[in-house]
Amino acid sequence: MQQFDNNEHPHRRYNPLTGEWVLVSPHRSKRPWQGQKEAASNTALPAYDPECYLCAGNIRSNGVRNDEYTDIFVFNNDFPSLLTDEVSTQENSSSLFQLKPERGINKVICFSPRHDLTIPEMEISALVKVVETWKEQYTELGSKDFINHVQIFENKGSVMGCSNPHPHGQIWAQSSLPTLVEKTQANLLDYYEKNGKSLLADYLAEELTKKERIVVENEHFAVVVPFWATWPYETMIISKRHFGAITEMTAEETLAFAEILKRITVKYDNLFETSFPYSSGIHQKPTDGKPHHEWHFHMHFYPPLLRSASVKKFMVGYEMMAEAQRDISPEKSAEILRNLPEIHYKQKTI
Ligand code: H2U
Repeated sequence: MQQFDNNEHPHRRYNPLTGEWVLVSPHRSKRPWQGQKEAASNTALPAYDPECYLCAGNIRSNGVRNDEYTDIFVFNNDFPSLLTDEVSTQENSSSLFQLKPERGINKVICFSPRHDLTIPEMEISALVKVVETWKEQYTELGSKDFINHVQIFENKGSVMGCSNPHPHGQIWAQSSLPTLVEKTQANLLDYYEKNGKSLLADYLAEELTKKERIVVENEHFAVVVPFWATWPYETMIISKRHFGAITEMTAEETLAFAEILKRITVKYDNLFETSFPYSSGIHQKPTDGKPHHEWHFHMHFYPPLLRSASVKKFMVGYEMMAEAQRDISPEKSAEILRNLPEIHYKQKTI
């Protein structure tokens, strides 16, 4: 019988954050592709677009005019998925038809007045302001009695359904813990209760020793392609110190977080020399007033591109029916990302 080789043989890996498994098929990454190609987004954008609903001073779809902002601009989403209104409901005892009203607030954050700048192209000092805004929003929204969870995220690129290239992110704050966060919290808590330590602190310590899946690191954060990554170039930024919320970062950690945010996104853009699409989001402790020592601050990047600027991974078929699956191994992805330059390809001198 052949000796198992994780670069050759199909296997499953466990995600301790979600409790789910992923099927890894490294032998399959050479398969030919004749499927859909996405349009690569390399068209140069203007610094200001009079038609953009996020540019400074422009009018949004509901007729409200944006501030003449010079760095960050936050506004209430004009088409929110959640509303603040309290409603009364009938008691519902059916286990098969469960329904709960949900309250919340949705915000949009413009990262820069420049229509053509994305996170990888922004100055670190400007990214520090983005991180400071995330902290303010987490505090402001989280302090409301009906808000128990604040989800900060960014959808980048039309492949991800992002409606506008102007650099922006969103916040959905709500009463309940959303499903994925609830699952993660249960697993973090279980580990914390059994071991008296943070799951991600232990995980990161091992990753930093092995160095197989580390992409970049600085004094306070590391970027890793998780052992259990699903998306081809999925990564996670993990804080080296165990803390639960963005508001617990020191000034030095804030700067280090902004720096690592730029470094990983520059690498992403350099991978296929395109503005790299992804969904990213911060996972941190709920704002329900409880201590939540089990939480360990981290940020996920889920990028869909697989082989080039135009070929993306589809989570369909087996993945929809059975389990997530990947071809390229997480170790190989980490090696590719690690070896990419840290100067943005648009700034390359020929
Ligand atoms: P994306 O990040 O998916 O592109 O979403 C942009 C958000 O901006 C989206 O949630 C909001 C949409 O509701 N929006 C406004 O609040 N006002 C507008 O005038 C257009 C879009």
